[in-house]
Amino acid sequence: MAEIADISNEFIRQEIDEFIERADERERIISLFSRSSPGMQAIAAALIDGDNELVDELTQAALAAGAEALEVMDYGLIAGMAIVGVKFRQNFIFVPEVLACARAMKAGMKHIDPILSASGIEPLGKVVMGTVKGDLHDIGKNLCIMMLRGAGFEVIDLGVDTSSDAFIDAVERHQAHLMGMSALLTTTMPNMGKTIDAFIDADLRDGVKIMVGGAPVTQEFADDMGADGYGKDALACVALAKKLLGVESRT
Ligand code: B12
Repeated sequence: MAEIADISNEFIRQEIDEFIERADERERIISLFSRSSPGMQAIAAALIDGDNELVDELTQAALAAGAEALEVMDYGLIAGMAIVGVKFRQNFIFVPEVLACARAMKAGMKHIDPILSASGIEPLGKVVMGTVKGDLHDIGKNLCIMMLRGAGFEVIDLGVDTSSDAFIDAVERHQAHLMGMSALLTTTMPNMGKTIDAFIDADLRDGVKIMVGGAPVTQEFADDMGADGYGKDALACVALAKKLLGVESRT
């Protein structure tokens, strides 16, 4: 089992010691960081600190030094956000601090987006993506979009707080055969089911595959509300999109 001493970055070690109390979370987070390089740990530390300029700088430097975009995403940015999430839940930090971390995450994503999105090939299919009504979380959705674009899908991004009507309009207007909904709040998860019902009421459900995701969403919940698939992360989102549309990546 990985030990906290296996993590080279002192700030990360202190953050884990001070704020990550639950044994299962400590184990998961220590294991994650013990596998990451000092450069990735520095990106995560800057993100936890809400320092968007430093994240910007370190991400560019890591990519220039040959780090893979996916490594920066998983072991730098998402790993940092894992600690932020626990601190937020336990009320060690509040919305303004989390917003600063989200801004820092976006400063890093700005550099990995062109790499992950550059496929330059004929689109595999059109996907409409949005965060559901009432929900303003878009980091995870945006990561899914980057990965989908990188895999060769054309993605229409509806942003956050997306109504059922906006999903329906976009699917019709763009003749999309796949739609993805993201929700991060237990209070907005039911809006996924409501949107699926709106597609049924509009007699459009048969023409579109619907996938769902977001931290609180589970396979069981997806099945209960009648979605066609659930993905736990951005890689799963791409695999699911290919499966639902019956296509293979040409890259
Ligand atoms: C950043 C953040 C914010 C930022 C959002 C900034 C932004 N632009 O997104 C701000 C500060 C605005 C915010 C606000 C709020 N937040 Co908030 N937030 C978070 C936090 C810390 C991280 C979320 C995140 O970005 N994770 C990183 C990404 C990469 O992960 P992800 O979103 O899960 O996405 C991955 C997968 O889920 C999947 N996926 C995502 N979408 C999709 C879609 C498809 C189709 C597929 C296949 C896969 C998929 O792939 C993604 C990539 O791997 C979480 C804590 C957490 N651990 O989740 C709380 C959290 C979600 N927030 C929470 C709360 C309570 C709020 C507020 C209500 C707080 C308040 N009092 O105002 C508000 C609500 C605002 C609103 N109406 O939406 C709670 C929700 C609790 C609950 N049970 O509902 C959480 C869990 C924190 C907590 N434990 O208390 N938040």
